[in-house]
Amino acid sequence: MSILPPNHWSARSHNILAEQSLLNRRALLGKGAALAGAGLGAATAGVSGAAAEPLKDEKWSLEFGSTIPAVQERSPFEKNVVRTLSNPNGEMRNSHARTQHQLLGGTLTPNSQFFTISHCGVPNIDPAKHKLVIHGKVRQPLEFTLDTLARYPMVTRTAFVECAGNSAPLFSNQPMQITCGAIHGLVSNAEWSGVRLSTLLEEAGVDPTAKWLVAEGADAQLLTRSVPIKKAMDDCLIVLYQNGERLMPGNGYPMRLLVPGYQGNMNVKHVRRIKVIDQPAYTFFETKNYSQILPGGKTWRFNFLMQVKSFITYPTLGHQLKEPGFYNISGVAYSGNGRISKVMVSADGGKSWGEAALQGSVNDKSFTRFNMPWRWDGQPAVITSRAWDESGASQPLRAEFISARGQTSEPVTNPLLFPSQHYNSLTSWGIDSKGEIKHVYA
Ligand SMILES: Nc1nc2c(c(=O)[nH]1)N[C@H]1C(S)=C(S)[C@@H](COP(=O)(O)O)O[C@H]1N2
Ligand SMILES: [Mo]
Repeated sequence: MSILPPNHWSARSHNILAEQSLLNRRALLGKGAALAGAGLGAATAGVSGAAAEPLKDEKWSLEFGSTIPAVQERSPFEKNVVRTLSNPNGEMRNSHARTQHQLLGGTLTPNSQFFTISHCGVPNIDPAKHKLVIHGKVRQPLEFTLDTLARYPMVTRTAFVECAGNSAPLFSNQPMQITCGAIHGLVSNAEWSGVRLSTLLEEAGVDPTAKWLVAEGADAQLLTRSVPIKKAMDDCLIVLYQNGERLMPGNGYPMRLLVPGYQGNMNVKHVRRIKVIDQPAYTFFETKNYSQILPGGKTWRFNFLMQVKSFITYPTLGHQLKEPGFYNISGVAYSGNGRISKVMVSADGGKSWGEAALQGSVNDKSFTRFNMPWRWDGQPAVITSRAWDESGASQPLRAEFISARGQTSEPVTNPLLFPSQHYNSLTSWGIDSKGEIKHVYA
């Protein structure tokens, strides 16, 4: 088996890689012989033996199936793949539904599983009555309906949306024993289709002195956020479709603002007003909520960008390794700066690292799935991932991050209370000799 090149940031790594258990990704890209050479034959992944016996015809192979429904539903066997709710009793307060990434694959979050944060419940908006107005420092105020917007050139792109409070359980001084989705479930990724905000702003004619806009949603909160005009002209969209169908009510039906790579909260759902202004509006959600208080009591004025992050989705807490052998460590990486350039994976708590394979197309400000073949020898292991983006930024190591940003003095018991925001350091999972998985700090 060939050895990965040494990593410039870890002088020790090239000595250890020869012995350690991460398998060179090139081994997996090769032929079957290469797989066998790397110890990746079928037997090592537990698929030999009984699976090769002649197949038995089950009931479903012998009878006519059910009629096809007009709208598809998932297999009833998948009923446990659900978002977890912060407000299951539906009290009149803010509510979160978290994506359980450890139960999903690929890069696009299905609409039924896309996370939702609604500060004031999910409004029931009649699309025929919904209007979007653009006004303020413009030559000509404009008013749009769903029908008039549909006549504009439409674009499609993928993008993640991530709440600034995502991953906040990792600010706890003790690792909380919760799933990957309980930690990182306030980020999801979709293909969005809509009209470029720049197209609409150009039609309205933005006053050259205007530097900001403030967007307002139509739910009872009337959530408002300021967005720099520069960002609005660059890649913001008024989105009408999510993964090919109309937006989900919980994700902004019938139209939302998409601000790729910026704090989730700025992606105003049910958007009904865009007012062009000459300075930020300093609204509740950009001064009180979502302002990061730093150790020492200072805050940043604004901290819009969601920095590079990655997390392993398989195997993680809730999965169980049944026997030693081959496993595919898999996860997602994304960055508000642009594309992911590299993901490194460690199976020994960060002592040595191997470069993961990036799966499929690597899109701007979108989930990229990474894979790292790994042979588990049955001994305790700690798996973790670290991502880099095309701007050169990387996830800070935990010690570095905590010294800059702080952690709680007591263990956090309720993951729904956000002790802090914008966590983008590493997530690690400890595997014991029985193959049981725990959340750990490496
Ligand atoms: N109108 C409106 N827009 C909103 C919100 C809201 O409650 N109302 N929540 C915000 C927050 S806090 C986040 S993180 C994102 C979440 O987007 P999603 O619910 O589509 O995942 O929407 C933002 N936009
Ligand atoms: Mo949020």
